Amino acid sequence: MNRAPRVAAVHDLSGLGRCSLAVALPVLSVMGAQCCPLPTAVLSAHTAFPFPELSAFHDLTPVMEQTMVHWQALHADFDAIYSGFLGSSAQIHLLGELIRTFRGPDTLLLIDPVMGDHGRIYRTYTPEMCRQLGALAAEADVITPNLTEAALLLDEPYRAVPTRQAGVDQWLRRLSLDGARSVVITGVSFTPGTVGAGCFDRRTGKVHFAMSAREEGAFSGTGDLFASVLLGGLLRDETLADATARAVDFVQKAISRTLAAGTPILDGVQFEGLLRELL
Ligand code: PXL
Repeated sequence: MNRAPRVAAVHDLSGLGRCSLAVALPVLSVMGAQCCPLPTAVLSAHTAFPFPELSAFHDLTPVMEQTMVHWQALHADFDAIYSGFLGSSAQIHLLGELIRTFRGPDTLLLIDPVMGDHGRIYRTYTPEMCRQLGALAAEADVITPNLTEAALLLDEPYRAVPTRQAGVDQWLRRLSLDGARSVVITGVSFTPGTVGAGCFDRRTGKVHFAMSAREEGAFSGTGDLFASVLLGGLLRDETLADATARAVDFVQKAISRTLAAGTPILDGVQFEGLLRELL
């Protein structure tokens, strides 16, 4: 049997804003993986949109539980478990259960510890959720925090975020928990015109950086785009450094295209026309 790699994707489904499942599904599919959604919540739009009091936020915790019961009865197995935005403490607990139930010896566990950005925690995340997610992420094979999330995981203030390569190298190694997991920190920058990611590969013990031209504008969903491209690469047996470089390059191109098109920041990045580059 020559099956496409199968991914259990534990993310929300947001109508507007190109994030989470709306990104993971097309990216993983085009990269040759089967993306099996385990939706955490359905939202009208991601949480950065105005009028949050009007937003639909339908919590799917009971659906997650029932899905896991059904998947278990079906003996479903996965080459990767990939989590992102989670809606509540109960959902983080359930993700732990999913991992215990469905993680086989060769299942890649990628936890994107989505909690915040630009030094601020997302409004739906409580301190308890951040603590719980941090504890669960200790079991991951790969984590992909941005600098805000890296600071939270290390219990460092945001002002301590490193601005030099040696500092990011140290944070990567600290986050690796003595080399137990691989780590990719996104949004690192050492010179004004560049931005990219640093990664620590637990298989080699080495740190690599992949940098690209910095585009102006902070778009939502780029973390999800990054992690999805990275996972697609890893499932094609690319090294962590190569998959990181591919993800940095793809996100930069998508932002550049979006800026050229002039569409609103909140709508996220226009990656659709670039998907064929991931084939
Ligand atoms: O891209 C992260 C993300 C995912 N899902 C939802 C979000 C965000 C970030 O704001 O609001 C619903």
